[in-house]
Amino acid sequence: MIKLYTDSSPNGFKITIALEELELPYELNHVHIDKGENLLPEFLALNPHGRIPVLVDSDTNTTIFESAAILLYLAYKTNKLIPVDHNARWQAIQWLIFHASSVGPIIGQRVNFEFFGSGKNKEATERYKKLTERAFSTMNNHLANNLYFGGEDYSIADIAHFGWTHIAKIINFDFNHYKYLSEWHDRIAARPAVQRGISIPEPATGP
Ligand SMILES: N[C@@H](CCC(=O)N[C@@H](CS)C(=O)NCC(=O)O)C(=O)O
Repeated sequence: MIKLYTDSSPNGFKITIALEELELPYELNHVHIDKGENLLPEFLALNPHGRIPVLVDSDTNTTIFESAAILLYLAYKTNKLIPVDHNARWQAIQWLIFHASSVGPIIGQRVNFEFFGSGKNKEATERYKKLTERAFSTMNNHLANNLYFGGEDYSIADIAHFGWTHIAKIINFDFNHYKYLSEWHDRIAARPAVQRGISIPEPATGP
């Protein structure tokens, strides 16, 4: 049995989307970050860094944190949401790691300075805006020649990127001028499992 510890947030949506796509049964544990539940000793025992998402799989006695690691875990557990072809599989893993290191944290910092911040730190605001644009541009160029991040197959790399492009759209970090990125986003957003994933747990972030 899988237990998911999550909140209504970009990194959490990656895992609710994946679980909905895979149609795996799971128990949802809503960790209310706004109430500090992620810093309680029982949660820190699951993730010492105090962040969601965390997945516990009692079938394999596995507890795992970091959304990219959880996505890989689910893909390897089911042999789904990851390309079969060797090169395409590594493309997908590469774009998943690119997301985890060079996109998610950058958009996260931009949200921090531009959306939640006082607006006074102009240097940081500009820096993260520029880095977000650069990430969007890199993603757009890749998607100009690929339907999905791993090539022809929808994969965990798409789910990871979507967790944050979903939030970027809601808070008007506009990427409409990136044609291929926009089209890719709309393609992913249209998937029923994605629509379910971004509504869990309620009340969900976004429209
Ligand atoms: N690199 C981590 C980031 C996880 C993360 O930052 N989660 C946020 C919610 S989206 C969180 O738990 N924040 C709690 C806090 O900042 O105290 C991952 O991809 O899982």
